[in-house]
Amino acid sequence: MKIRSESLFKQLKSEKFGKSIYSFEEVGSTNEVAHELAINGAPEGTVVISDSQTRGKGRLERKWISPSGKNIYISIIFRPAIEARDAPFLTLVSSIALAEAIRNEGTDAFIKWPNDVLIDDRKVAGVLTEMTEKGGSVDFVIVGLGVNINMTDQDMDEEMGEVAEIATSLRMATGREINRVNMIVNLIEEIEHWYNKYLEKGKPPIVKEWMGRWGAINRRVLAKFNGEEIVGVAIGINENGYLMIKKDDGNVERIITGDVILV
Ligand code: BT5
Repeated sequence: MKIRSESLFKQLKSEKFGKSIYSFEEVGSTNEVAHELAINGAPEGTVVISDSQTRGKGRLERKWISPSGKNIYISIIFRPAIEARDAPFLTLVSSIALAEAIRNEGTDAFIKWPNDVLIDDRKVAGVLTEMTEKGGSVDFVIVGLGVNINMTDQDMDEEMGEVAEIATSLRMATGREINRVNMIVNLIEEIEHWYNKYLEKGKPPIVKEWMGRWGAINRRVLAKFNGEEIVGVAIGINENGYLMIKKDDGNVERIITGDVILV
């Protein structure tokens, strides 16, 4: 069932984010709807939500499984005055906000570089950041968040195929039904908070906060990127959000984007 914008407006205490909310029963992808709105001048903080998606997107042409009635699919327009190469930083900002919003529901959540949020090593949420630039600077960024909320074990088996083996939901983790309206409000407020912190204080405090919520710090990982694979100890992310892996030969490799698993 479509989530009513009015029920969100009633609770939202944010200043800029969520002042304008477009809510749908079904769309292809909330990121695509937000992109259209941004091209037509929608302001920063505009939010798009949908009860379901027919073409939910992950990174690298992957799919985000988006059944109706149970989860959250939300995209937010950002218009930061930053250089285009800094746009991926919004993934870090949003992942912290997402992990906090989940923790506010009473369960521990950890970030998996670059864009996943995990509970008990299972994926509960993912972030997709898409930037449109204008002359080397950011014109706008769409941050899309998919969060599994009320799916049960059985729903996962029915809807997700083999993804069920690596996924979880907030309900599965907490053992209780979660109110999606409350969770969306919580998420929008956390996003505004962490984004403001980034704009006011810059990257270092965000990097520090991010690392405190990272599940892989000092753990041995296998990283896959650009068709390459390396194994080493995940020692942190740098100022640009690049993952730093210390290889067995002592050299530190910096990875801009890729996939990482614990080994
Ligand atoms: C992501 O990509 O994790 C980013 C997902 C962003 C989804 C949101 S929903 C609102 C907005 N509108 C969109 O169209 N997208 C955004 P990636 O790291 O590439 O992970 C994709 C992988 O996660 C898939 O290949 C599956 O293995 C797994 N996956 C797919 N659906 C899932 C789900 N519902 N829960 C957990 N894992 C899932």
